[in-house]
Order: sequence, then C-alpha cells, then structure tokens
Amino acid sequence: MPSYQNIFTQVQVQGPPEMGMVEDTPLEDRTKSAGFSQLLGWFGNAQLGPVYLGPFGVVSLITGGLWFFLVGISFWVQVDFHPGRFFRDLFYLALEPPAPEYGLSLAVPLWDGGLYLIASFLLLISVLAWWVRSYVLAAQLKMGKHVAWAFASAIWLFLVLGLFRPILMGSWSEAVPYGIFPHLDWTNLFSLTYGNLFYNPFHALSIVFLYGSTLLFAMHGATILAVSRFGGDRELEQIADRGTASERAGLFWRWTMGFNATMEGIHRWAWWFAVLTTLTGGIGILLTGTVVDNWFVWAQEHGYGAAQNYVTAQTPEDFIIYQPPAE
Ligand code: 07D
Repeated sequence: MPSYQNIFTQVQVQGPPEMGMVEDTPLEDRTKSAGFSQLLGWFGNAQLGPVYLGPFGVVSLITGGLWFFLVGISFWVQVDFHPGRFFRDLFYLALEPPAPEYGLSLAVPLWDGGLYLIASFLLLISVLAWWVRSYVLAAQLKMGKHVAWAFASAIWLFLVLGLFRPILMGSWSEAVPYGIFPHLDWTNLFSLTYGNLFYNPFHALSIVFLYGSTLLFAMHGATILAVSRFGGDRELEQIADRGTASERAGLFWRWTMGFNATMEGIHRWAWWFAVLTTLTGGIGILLTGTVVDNWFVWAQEHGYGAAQNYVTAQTPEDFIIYQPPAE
C-alpha cells in the first residue's frame, strides 16, 4: 500500500457502478449499464458508462460520422481504391473546397467541390448539435453553462474559418480543406498571402492566451499535485479547512510572486485564458482579407512592425524604408 502517492500512482477502489442522479433526466436516453477499466482508472474514473445520448447526441454522431465517411471516401476515390496508395498518401490527401470561380454558389459539381460543401454542411450540424448537447446536459444537472459557452468560443473560430469569412470574401474557396498536411499548407499559405500572420495583433493575442493556458495549466496541476499529500485534491474539505493543503498552495504562490489565485479564482483564470484563445483568434481571421490585406504593411503603418522588409531582402538595396502613403 503506497503511503505517498506520486504523479502516476493511484489506488483504484472498486464498488458497484455509480449510476448517478436521475432527477429531470429522461432515462430512456441513457444507457442502462456500466463497466470498469483499470486502464481508464489510471487516467481518470475507472467507471465507463452509463452514457447519455439523447436526440442531439444521435444527430451529432450520425452527421459527424457522415462527414468523416465523405472525406474518407473522397480520399479512397483519389487513390483509385488502392490500399497501399491510400496509406502511403493518407497525410497528403485532401478534400478541397470549390475553386474561386464558383464564388458562393451551391450548384457545384460533386467532384469539383460539391462533396466538400455537403461534407461541411454535415460537420456544421454535427458540431452545433454537440454544442446543444453540452448545454442541455448541463441544464439537466442544474449546472452553469460554462462548458457550453467555452465550447462556443471554439465554435466561433471554427465558423469564422469555414463559414463567416468565406461568405464575407464572397467565395467558398476561402474555406479550409480537409486533410492533414493540406490544412497545414492552407494555414501557411494564408499567412504568406496576407503578409505574415505574426504581424496580426489578434494572432499574437491568441498565442498569448494559448501559451498562457499551458502555463496556467502546468502551474495549477503542479500546485494541486504538490499538496495532494495534504488532501489538496479533495476540494470539498479544502473549502472548509484552514491550515491545510489549499492554504499551503496559496502561500506558495504568494511567497513566490506576491500574488495567489484562490481555489475558485484559478478556475476562472483557466476558463478565460482558454476562451480568449479562440475568441481573439476568430477576430484576427475575420479581419484578414476583409479589412486588412497585408499585416506586415499594416504593422508598419501603425508603428507596430519594423520598417524594413527583412523577409524578402536579398541585397542591402532591398532594405527600403517603408513610406506611409501621403494623406
Ligand atoms: C481550429 C477551431 C475550433 C475547432 C472546433 C472543432 C472538427 C471535427 C474531427 C475528431 C484550435 C471542429 C471539429 C474539425 C474533428 C475528428 C474526426 C481551434 C480551432 C470547434 N501560430 N495561425 C492560430 C501559433 C503561424 C495561422 C491559433 C503559434 C504562422 C492561421 C494559435 C505559432 C502561420 C491561423 C496559433 C504560429 C500561422 C492560426 C489557433 C508559432 C503559418 C488560425 C488557436 C510559434 C503557419 C488560428 C488568429 C486554436 C487563429 C491560428 C498559434 C505561427 C497561421 C494561437 C504558437 C506565422 C491561418 N495560431 N501561424 O485554439 O485563430 O486553434 O489565428 O510559430 O486560423 Mg498561428
């Protein structure tokens, strides 16, 4: 019996499955049984199930599955149903949006972007239905809707990339292709086309919150693990008891940097950092090509970027000082 539990060890106590509360829950939408997995127990709760699916869960899984199937089948068609080529080229295959000449038309030939539009519509339904599910399940459990609103921030970026910005630009061709390297190539080309996304202040903000989230997560995770020997992971006791884990955790940071979050506040920090990553990101993408055509030039005009084009300079003569247009 380990007396001191470390990052990886966990004692798994197993009793009858915990079926959870039933008030206001349509039980016909919930599976009836539960199992146990020691492997799952190492990562979280060892109990698997019951799962609540409900109408929105069913819609989400079916439309999401169809999206996955359509992308997959388009890959298979492109390799002539040849398994060797499929696995060799898997990371390079793409289902691309329609070409620019189709604009925002929906009458696009199936193999010229039509399939992309159908698949994207299904993905849209799937993601939105999953959002509704996150809202409805929170309501049934009489919880706040914090998960749903945080998820909405991610969906905001998803919608900007695949729906709002293409509509503002007047062409579905602006949307992101489905495929591993193809979507990375799209990201790279997007940055190059609009003059280096690093000069987009909203991309910078998004990175601040993304990196900030990892820092906060590491600080919080480490702090709680470090006081778990005093019961710090049992939040309920920590709220009532003084002089124990929670107080030490707070003192550690106050002594380290003068300020400490509270047991509640640290979760607000985490929520806002995560939410602001995609919120600022979506603003940055929406402005690109619609309001701002070249972020490098924009940055120079606003005293935010260097006045020389270091990126393309080959000779000293190429270091032309940027002149703002005369008023
Ligand atoms: C994408 C949206 C929500 C997703 C949802 C899920 C499915 C189904 C299917 C499981 C993540 C939908 C569901 C699809 C799944 C199955 C089967 C959230 C998303 C709802 N960048 N960059 C960001 C950095 C550069 C570029 C954000 C760093 C270059 C573009 C983030 C660097 C270029 C875009 C970030 C760097 C470039 C971004 C993403 C370093 C060229 C965006 C935040 C160190 C490569 C996006 C404003 C996120 C954005 C974005 C980080 C460099 C281009 C902060 C660290 C200069 C075009 N970049 N980037 O949470 O918001 O994404 O930009 O170099 O669109 Mg960048």
